[in-house]
Amino acid sequence: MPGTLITVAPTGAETPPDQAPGLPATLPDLLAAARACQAAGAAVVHVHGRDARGDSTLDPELLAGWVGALRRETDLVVQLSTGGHVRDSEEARLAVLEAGPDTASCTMGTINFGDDVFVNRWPFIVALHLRMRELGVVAEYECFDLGHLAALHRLLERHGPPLGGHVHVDLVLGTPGGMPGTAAALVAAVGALPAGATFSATGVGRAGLPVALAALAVGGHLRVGMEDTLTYAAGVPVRDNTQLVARAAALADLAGRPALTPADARALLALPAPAREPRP
Ligand code: KMH
Ligand code: ZN
Repeated sequence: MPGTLITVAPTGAETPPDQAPGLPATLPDLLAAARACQAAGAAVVHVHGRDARGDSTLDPELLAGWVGALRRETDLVVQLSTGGHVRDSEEARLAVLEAGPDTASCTMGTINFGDDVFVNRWPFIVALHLRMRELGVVAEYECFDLGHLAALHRLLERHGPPLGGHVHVDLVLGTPGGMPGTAAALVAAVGALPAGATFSATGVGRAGLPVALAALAVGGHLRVGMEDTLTYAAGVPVRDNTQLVARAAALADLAGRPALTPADARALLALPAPAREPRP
């Protein structure tokens, strides 16, 4: 039985660093978190850039530097967010791909996002999908709702598969405005996946644990991290990302599908050989 791919999403775009001790919002903090999360069982890191003030940024030079540093200092598969922050332009979100990550997120539709709207127009989704293939970046399709899975079927039918040919989806549950964080919603979404696709599941906020347990029960992979969850248990704040990855790895062990290594993850996601210098 295959193991469990664990993705860590350590930072996100929304949480100010002063509101979450342990949130890695600088490059040194991100590298330390990434190393520790790899040791705890993560194979993929989903990255949002932050500027010197700790605000979300899509600055391509900064992102290229962060991708390079993560490659030098870890073996993790490096995924950049093209979702950015709800205020980011389509142009800036598309330019993220120039930073040369291994994979990048491609959100499959628009949703209410708390009090905001996370806009993902169809022509923009198509542009992301095509540009990733041109640049040698493997897409991960983020689906916050069942309609996003219908859009994914349409995308693949009209525009062909992602680079490498394998379809991997991240099902995001529990966002205010998206699918609820329930086992029933997860099972419905899994039933709507394209044939042959694999999936990770992300439970936002208090949905983290039930969604992880349900995902493992139906053969899925896991995404955890402080982008999505700042509360470890009722009334207990998350200490750091490693704590969440370690719990995910323990659950994966209990499910009889231990955490995949970054090399295993590359094979699962049909990624090309790592574009990194060997580390001493
Ligand atoms: N920050 C959200 C608006 C992604 O990384 O691709 C979008 C997001 C999804 O976080
Ligand atoms: Zn993200």
